[in-house]
Amino acid sequence: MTKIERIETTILDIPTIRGHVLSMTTMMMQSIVLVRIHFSDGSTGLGEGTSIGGMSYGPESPESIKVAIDTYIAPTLEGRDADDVNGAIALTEKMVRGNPIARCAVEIALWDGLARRLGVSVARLFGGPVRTAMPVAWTLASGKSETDIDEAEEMIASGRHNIFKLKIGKRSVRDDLAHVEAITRAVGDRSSIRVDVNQAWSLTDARRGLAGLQAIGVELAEQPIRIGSIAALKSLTERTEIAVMADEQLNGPQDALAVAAMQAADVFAVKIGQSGGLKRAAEVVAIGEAAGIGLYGGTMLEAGVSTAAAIQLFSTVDHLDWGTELFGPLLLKDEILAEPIDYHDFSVHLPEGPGIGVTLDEAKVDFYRRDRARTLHT
Ligand code: MUC
Ligand code: MG
Repeated sequence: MTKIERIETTILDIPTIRGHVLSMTTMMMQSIVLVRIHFSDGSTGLGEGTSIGGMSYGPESPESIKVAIDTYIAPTLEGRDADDVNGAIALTEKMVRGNPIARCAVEIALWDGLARRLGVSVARLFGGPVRTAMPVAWTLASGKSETDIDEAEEMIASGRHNIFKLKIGKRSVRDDLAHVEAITRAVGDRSSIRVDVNQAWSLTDARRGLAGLQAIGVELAEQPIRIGSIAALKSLTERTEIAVMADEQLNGPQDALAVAAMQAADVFAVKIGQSGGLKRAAEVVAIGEAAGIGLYGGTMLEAGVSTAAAIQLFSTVDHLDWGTELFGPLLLKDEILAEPIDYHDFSVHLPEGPGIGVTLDEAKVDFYRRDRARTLHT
């Protein structure tokens, strides 16, 4: 029997290509927790756990992800049957409440290891891909309308993206609407324009904001109000023609079921980290599909490892009506994969090869390790 021998975690700090302005924080850097599982037969598995903006976006941070894995998940799983991924998921959920991103990071590495040992892709373990390419949105979030328009023009001209998600909610509703209108006027005839409010609006702001967005021709609004009241989300979904997407509201299958049962959203942003792993994300997908809710492959602005894992899963999803936003590696100044994920024809492409289909550039990993930076600076 092949065993889980050792689970190793490393935090990498990688600068972003520009400030990424969200309603709650501005990111200049992305911190990712890289997971490597060493198995007793010499095989390895790669995983990644990434959150956004410290603890400003959600309850997990890079540091908490690392502690949860090192202190609680690793001792629980080390010595177990490497191929028993379902057993590992069940045991981890029993021993570690919450912490979905930490649990996901380890689960990715378990699937990666299993698939590599079998010589197949992770998509194959989930029944096989139904597509090898999927539409990929780009987030316009420089904080300036003119810069965002230039960026959108570049993306359209290079064939990389023609779906744009605008980050709003930091300024007044009136200023945000002017910003969205300027971008829609400039590129809206050649692209799909969507917004992400990241919970910033009150219910009354949201009523006014969604009406304004609808008049501008925006297709979808993501997480317009704070999580918690599914009834409030439902009231917005019912009164507006713009699709309303649940994002932060969805932390796994139970949340998905609650939202679906009330038909409180038109679309689910399915995130592997927020869902608590690939298996639970697949369950969120199933609940959405059963309820007739549209599906979108979301991101926590992860680097290449977690992004590759998400691509593997979403390649197996029948109805991915709203495409994906799996562009995380492109927001980073540097690539940590030996072979970057392929973005062309306005799509992200399923990496070929066993496991999640990617390997690391070890020199880059070494360069961006937080503990190495500390050593250099002291
Ligand atoms: C979010 O809220 O969707 C995804 C893309 C992006 O720019 O931010 C993230 C988080
Ligand atoms: Mg979002």
